[in-house]
Formats: sequence, structure tokens, C-alpha cells
Amino acid sequence: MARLTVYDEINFGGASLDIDGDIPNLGDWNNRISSFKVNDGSFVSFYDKPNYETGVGESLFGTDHGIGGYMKEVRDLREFPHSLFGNWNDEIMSIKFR
Ligand SMILES: [Ca+2]
Repeated sequence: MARLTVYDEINFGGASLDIDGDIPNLGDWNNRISSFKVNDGSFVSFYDKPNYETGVGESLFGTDHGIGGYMKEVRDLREFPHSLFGNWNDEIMSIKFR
């Protein structure tokens, strides 16, 4: 089983992509991820720009940003704001394991 599985739609729906390591540029999957599951307990950081960068004024999102700590999955990235007016749905462009 892959370390991380990401999904095009919320609720782990639509196309999925299995990920086993850092990805500096998601390519065809840029700005598509709407939900994810971490399968091995890894801490994972998600970035809204390629090469593990974030836009000005925007915060990093990760598996340790849940209320009360670690999240092994997120069913709907719309629930996580990443700037004044946006959220993390369809915003991820690079992924790093820690
Ligand atoms: Ca999507």
C-alpha cells in the first residue's frame, strides 16, 4: 500500500494517485487534490506552490494541523482555510514527507 493516497474529489472520490515519497511538482495533479489518506502514519506537508513553497501570506498545511493534533486523513479540504478568502481544496502543488 502506498504511503499516501490523494483524491480528485472530496470524500475520497474520483481519480486517485498513490504517493510514496516527496513530490516537488504534482504536474497533472496540480490544483486537483480534494481529499487524502495517509496510510503509514507519516507526517506530511502540503504546499500550494511547486518546490515546497507557499504563496505570500499563506500558511503551510499538514497532517499535524488538525484540532487536537495529527490527522491521518482529510475528507474535505474545503474545511481548511489557507488564506483570507480561500481554502486548500484544489490548491496543492507539492508534497513533502517529514
Ligand atoms: Ca479536486
